[in-house]
Amino acid sequence: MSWLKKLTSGLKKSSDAVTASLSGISGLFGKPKIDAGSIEELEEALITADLGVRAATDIADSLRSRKWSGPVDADQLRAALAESLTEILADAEAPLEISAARPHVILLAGVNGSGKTTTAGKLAARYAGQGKKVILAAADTFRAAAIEQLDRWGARSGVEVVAGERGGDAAALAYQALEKAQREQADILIIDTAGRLQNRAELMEELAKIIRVLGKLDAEAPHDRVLVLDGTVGQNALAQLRIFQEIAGVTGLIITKLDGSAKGGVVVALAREFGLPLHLVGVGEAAEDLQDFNARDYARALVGLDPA
Ligand SMILES: Nc1nc2c(ncn2[C@@H]2O[C@H](COP(=O)(O)OP(=O)(O)O)[C@@H](O)[C@H]2O)c(=O)[nH]1
Ligand SMILES: [Mg+2]
Repeated sequence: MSWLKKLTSGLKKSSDAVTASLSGISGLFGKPKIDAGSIEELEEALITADLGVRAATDIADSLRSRKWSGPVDADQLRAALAESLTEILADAEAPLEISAARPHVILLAGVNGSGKTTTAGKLAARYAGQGKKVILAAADTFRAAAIEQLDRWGARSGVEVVAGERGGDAAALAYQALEKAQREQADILIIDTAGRLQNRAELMEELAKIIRVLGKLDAEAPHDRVLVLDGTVGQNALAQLRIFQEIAGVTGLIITKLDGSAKGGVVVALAREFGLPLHLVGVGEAAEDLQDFNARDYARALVGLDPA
């Protein structure tokens, strides 16, 4: 299946949530103009579909000022929504760029289960496939399973994994990995971390320490501090982002598990409320299921329009 088909079918539940909420609105269709009451209802429906208040207001405003060519039908409304959504999402469209620094260091943060280790593996596979020398660092030293999981990803794409003892110091491990990556002139170092949000103080300390020690070897490192968010958690993603912004100074986002999520609308809320670069989205567990975020494709998939 092509990436676009995967995105569209993956977002089916989300697009159902967005469009089902519209079909119940009386007075939406069949007239040459959408009445004010229906636009307000539509605004509510978009908020319910996880798009957030700001984005819903933007969309309502743009629909209010829109000139329709004839009686409004469902397809026209879908197309109009996709256009508004594309505009909102366009600001967030920003691929992960590898700077001139060698190594370019990418730190992945996020709560347990958000998809950090999988994403680290997928990114390693992508860059290794482009002929880059990549090193993975297993700085989630908390769980033995996380180290094994990263090892498997590394083995699959021929990428070396720097790992230590379970329970070891995560910052020391990250430091060792950067030292090694510098010594071996690696292009990219990807650092996987732990995400015990239930112990916020400890997590904060650990992440801050990792960032601090990396800075001793390269003042600019980590060049990317990427928050990995689970696309099925809906509005909770916004709360997670606020916390991690405070802890680690997030520079960009990756949103996973959008396949099968009913809450893909949250991507719009994240883009509109935070204005952070959304680098990549994940729609499955295979390496090729992580792709650069594209505003127009996402907008169309979210309203159930075929990729085009
Ligand atoms: N369906 C789906 N599953 C994913 C995706 N990304 C990660 N996962 C799965 O989510 C689970 C948690 O991922 P993991 O990388 O271990 O999360 P971590 O705790 O943040 O390191 C694993 O079973 C992954 O295979 C995705 O884009 N789609
Ligand atoms: Mg992990």
